[in-house]
Amino acid sequence: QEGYKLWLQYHPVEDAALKKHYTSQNAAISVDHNTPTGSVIREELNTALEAMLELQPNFTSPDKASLLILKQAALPEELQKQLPSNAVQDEEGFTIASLNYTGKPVILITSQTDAGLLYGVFRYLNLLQLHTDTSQLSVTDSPKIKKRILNHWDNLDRTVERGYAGFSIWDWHLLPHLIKEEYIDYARANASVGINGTVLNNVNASAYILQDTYLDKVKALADTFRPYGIQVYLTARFSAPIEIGGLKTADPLNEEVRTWWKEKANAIYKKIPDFGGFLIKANSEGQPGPNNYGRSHVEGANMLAEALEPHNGIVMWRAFVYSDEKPEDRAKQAYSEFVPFDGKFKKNVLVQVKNGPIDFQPREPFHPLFGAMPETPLMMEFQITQEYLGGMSHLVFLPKMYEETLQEDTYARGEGSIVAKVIDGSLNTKKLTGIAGVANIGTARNWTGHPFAQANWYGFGRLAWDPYLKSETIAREWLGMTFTTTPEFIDTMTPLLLNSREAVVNYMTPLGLHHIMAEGHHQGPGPWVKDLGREDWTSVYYHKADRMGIGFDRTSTGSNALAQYAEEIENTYKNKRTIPEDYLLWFHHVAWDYEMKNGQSLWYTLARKYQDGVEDVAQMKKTWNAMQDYVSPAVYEKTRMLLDIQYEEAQWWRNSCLLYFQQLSQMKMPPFIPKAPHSLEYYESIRDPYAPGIKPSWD
Ligand code: BDP
Repeated sequence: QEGYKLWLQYHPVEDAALKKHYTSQNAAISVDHNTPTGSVIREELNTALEAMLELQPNFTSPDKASLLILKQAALPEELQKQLPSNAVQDEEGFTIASLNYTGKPVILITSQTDAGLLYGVFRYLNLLQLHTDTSQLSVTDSPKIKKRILNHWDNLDRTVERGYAGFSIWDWHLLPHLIKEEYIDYARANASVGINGTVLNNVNASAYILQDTYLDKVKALADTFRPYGIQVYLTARFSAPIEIGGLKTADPLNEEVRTWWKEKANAIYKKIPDFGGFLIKANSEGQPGPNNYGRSHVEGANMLAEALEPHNGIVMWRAFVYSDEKPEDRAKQAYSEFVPFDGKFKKNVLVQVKNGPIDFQPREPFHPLFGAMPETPLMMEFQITQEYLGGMSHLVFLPKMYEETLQEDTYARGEGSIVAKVIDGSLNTKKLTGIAGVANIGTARNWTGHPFAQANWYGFGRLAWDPYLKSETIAREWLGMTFTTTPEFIDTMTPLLLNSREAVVNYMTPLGLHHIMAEGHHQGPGPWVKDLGREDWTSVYYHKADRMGIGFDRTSTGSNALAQYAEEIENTYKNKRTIPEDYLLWFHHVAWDYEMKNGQSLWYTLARKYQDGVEDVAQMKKTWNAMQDYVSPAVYEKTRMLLDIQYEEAQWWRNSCLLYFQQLSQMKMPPFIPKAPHSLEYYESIRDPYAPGIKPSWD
């Protein structure tokens, strides 16, 4: 039950004075509950105030209320006049302010829209959960990004691609009739952080979702989510006109195909008038797409955009493409393919780009497409599920990683052109803006499996709302709402969360290494992986370690992927001396005995990083052991056991990678590396075809 409530725990307020103060402020509430969102608000306030204050608020008229929740259009003049000068301008934004009304102090939550009111109420409850002094409130906030979306990689058979928290929460066979409690609590949780859209199904899509019978099920979910301000989207399998439409082709220039999609869109909107649109993975990893017919991504995307346009729907066209025909460095391909399309997509198309140019690694430089397509709205795609970051068992606080990417400077329009500005549209004045997170949610009792993976869902939502937020702020909020506001706990656990990201980089892929995990499921080390169907699925392709050194030369002497970045970056990164060492082996092939900034050899420093990663996890364990008094026994024990796994796996990573690289470097293991309990052959022989996360087959 505890984990199920996520960050909406609404722990009792124990401080008597604070409780009294909050009680008087919230005893009488005015909210228009004649709208669906209004009743959601009322319900949430009932739940929260009962739990935090043992208070059953009295819902009453504005003149008798101490807390007023009113749309701007309905504000009495007396309140209107007192609004702070920066009060809400944006549709989804809100203002929370301490004002006077009919001779007494009140708190007003106001917005132009129902969704904005709901966001305002959740923020207000967040302030109460964090025991904020609410006597003089003046908070105005609005989302900086328009489309804030979860991407579920959920298959219709309820398996979840790269899912580590059980099966899909969508119970397709009982829909549309059974609306599970989980759907409502899912919507509450999302609305509480401002997520306003959800793509229900996998990017490796099944066409069946577009059949009428399934659309009725989708409609039931859309109806459930609507009062929470959440729009529903679907992935569209490009070959659907063939698979479920009986056509001979899916050529985007074929008239019959175009009509099929238009009719399909009309049918969807008849059921779901506010349907959000389509997400498409095309001509990538075997998925069908316009290239199958000699057409371009633009022709494919624009065909769908045209079908959705009359209904205000959008197309999110993914740039995650790499072809097996081209021998080009995989890191370069999306840029090479998409930059020529800049400005050619229809107005309702967003190009969805992963944060880095390879694939959700523990650390990647930002994707060079950011900043390189000024005429096209680019959407960010982050992965919340931990495909390459320890799956279900490693504690890694991802907002720290998201923040790093969002803050990176593209220099696209001079210094300060950070990725966040590309995404929120401010760099190139874009109105249509978006951000997506690949969800980490499943049927696990606590939604995410690992208790701390909830923080990544929360943090994604917060950054989607405001990509300039500090990960430290997010950590503090989440810890306070989920566990306790006790300062000793928060002050100790915040650094643990913030450091957890660097720890995983160190014990898996330090100094710019990437994609050296075990084959297929990506769980555990596999630097020796070679000879697969495609070269760019192997580890040896990415680390290029040999007797001389290690790393992927992406400078002009190598693949020259570096040239896809702005000159400022290129100039700093092309030189081993000036590139940030975090990216060294991403861009350079470096000799084992190369002298690093610390005066030690690359080999020594690499070993040191692996050891640091392991020691960081040891420290996390220690810190957690002292937290027993602050969290429930169940969460304490579960996290303790998971940290034990993480510690073991961190050592497994260190031992395997160092033994593997040592046979190439032929250098001595530094003295701080303990002797590995097994041989390299042993580590190489570990196979686990059943490890979670293997790509399930889709239909
Ligand atoms: C990779 C995953 C694969 C996804 C693919 C994608 O390994 O399961 O289908 O990305 O994003 O990270 O399409």
